[in-house]
Amino acid sequence: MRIAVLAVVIVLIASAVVWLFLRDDPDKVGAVPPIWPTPQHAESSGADIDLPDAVMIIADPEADDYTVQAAVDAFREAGVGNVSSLDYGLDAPREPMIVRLGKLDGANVKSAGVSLPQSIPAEGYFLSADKDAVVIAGADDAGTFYGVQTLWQLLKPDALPSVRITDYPSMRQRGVVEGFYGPPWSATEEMDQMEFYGRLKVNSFIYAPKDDPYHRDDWRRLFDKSREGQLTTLVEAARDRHIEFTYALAPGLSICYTSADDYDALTAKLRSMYDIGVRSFSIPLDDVWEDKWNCPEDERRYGPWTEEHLAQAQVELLNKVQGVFLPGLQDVRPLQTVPAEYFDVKDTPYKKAYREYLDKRVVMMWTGVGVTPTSIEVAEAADAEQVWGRKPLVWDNYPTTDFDTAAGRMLFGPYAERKPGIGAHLTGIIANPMEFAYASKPGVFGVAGFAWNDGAYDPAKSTRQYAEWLGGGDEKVVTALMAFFDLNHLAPVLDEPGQTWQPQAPELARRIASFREKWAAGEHGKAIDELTKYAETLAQAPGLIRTATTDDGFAQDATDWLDAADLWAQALLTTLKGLASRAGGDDAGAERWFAEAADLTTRAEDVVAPTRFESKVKIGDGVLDTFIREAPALRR
Ligand code: LTM
Repeated sequence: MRIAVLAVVIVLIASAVVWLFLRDDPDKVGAVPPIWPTPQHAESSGADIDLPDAVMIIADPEADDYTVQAAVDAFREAGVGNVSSLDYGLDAPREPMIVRLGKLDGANVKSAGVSLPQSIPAEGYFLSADKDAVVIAGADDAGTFYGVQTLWQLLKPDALPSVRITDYPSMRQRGVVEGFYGPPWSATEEMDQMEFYGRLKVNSFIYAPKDDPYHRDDWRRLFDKSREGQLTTLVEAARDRHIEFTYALAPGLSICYTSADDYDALTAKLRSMYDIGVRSFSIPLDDVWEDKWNCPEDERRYGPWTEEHLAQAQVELLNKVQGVFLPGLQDVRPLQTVPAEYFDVKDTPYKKAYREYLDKRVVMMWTGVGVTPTSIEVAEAADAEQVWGRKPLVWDNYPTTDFDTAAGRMLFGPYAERKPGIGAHLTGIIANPMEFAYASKPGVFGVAGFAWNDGAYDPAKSTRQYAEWLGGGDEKVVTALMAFFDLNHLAPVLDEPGQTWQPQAPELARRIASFREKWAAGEHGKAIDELTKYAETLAQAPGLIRTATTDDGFAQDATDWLDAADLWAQALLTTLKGLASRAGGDDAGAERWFAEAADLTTRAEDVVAPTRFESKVKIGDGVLDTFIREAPALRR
């Protein structure tokens, strides 16, 4: 008896020791590895499972092929040599690992013998992996697809962590609007974006490139066959990944609202997009204030041009498209629009007309307070819901750089200052990115993370996670990317020169402040050594980013910014050599280094970016340039 008690005590102590050893350590058994976007509920259910040589995926017969293939590819990428798939109901060979994939309420996943949640919200999924069974159960087809995306992240070379995850999005619409001024993305870039969005559980893409003549200036013209072919492929790629492709047509600059011909031209264009598979449409009416009608018939019908009369004309058009045109098509989503007053919550006759007369089904976009809002507060979202008489869809002008105060910049600061809880008053968030498709990914990554799970979203973590993905897990490359992102952290405000809503280079600024403190305290050597280490990281960053990331497009987009970073880093290293000479009492030597640094600075400042503004590249400005300029005045 005594021996039995002793054995129990020993087992208890051993378990406690194991628990203490394992907790909070992601490398040990018992922790769920980071997943983006952060799942709503995730827990470990044991040790990692060693992947066998053969895996059989048993899918619901109705499961979509793309999702099943994505699961097959995920296991192959993790090193499993023999991966096959089979419809549920057929005779399955007994492979060492069976993965059941399908709807939560289907017989297939139920037959796994795993305890399943009763229900999951739309687009949600349940994923369970342990040594006896792997199950991915979606609330719907999108949910199953998202479960497979999580599986793809979890799979490591030859191992799968044991987990139980129940996950679903906080917001209904999560995505991107190609809605900036400047050169539209190429067909290749757009296809690459679809692949990226699928990984991020993004479900909306609005095609609305301002400078595509077919979108605004020449909106009546039907696409030529070649572009129509590209769009057909894009729409299919979106559908495969459960991304709602919204085709936006912006007639506001020239439409005659009362013209039957214009209505016919508008609906014929939308119809042509329906015919290639589009099932969601938008008629954006932003940036059309001209204080005049486009035809005398509109004046006769609505009276002299006023904002209120414009709203009446627009609402009539939108109601007719929503109420007459769309019902003639099958399986279409409600119409979307962007009103002309999209940037505030002030009640006006224009907004009142929309609130009172616009068909309640029409989804309206709103940018937050300000075209590039410094934050979006819960109270503002609530006000927007009230003033428009419906939950708006946020058109977030981040990370776009198509405005004057962003000239010469790339925006790599994290998506931030959108407050958790705003989703209660919104249908979702759609990001408007940069004309640079690949370089927009860090920003879009953040938007997708926030819209999926706003409560768990952490801006700093989001940037790091994207850097880890882009750096392929190589710590050196990740460090390089983080240093480069830091130099491009500033977020400007449209039409407000000097105002920012994300500071420039906060990490470098912190290190320079520490340098100054140590220098002032006479610790010159320490100050120089510490900052030199970081300057060396900056100097190595462009080379690593050009050659060692997982996405070549990123370095191509950022090429001028990398060239500038190269020169700035050399200027900083040279400045630090000057300071070392000064600390050693060699003032003449110091002056020579400072002159060389000034030369490098001039070259760095002269790098021009080929954006719509052809502006000089700005990176680390106000931090790096200031330090280099002020350093020669530092005395021993
Ligand atoms: O923001 C909206 C709704 N419309 C335009 C965008 O197309 C443009 O990209 C941004 C930033 O310049 N500003 C707008 O007003």
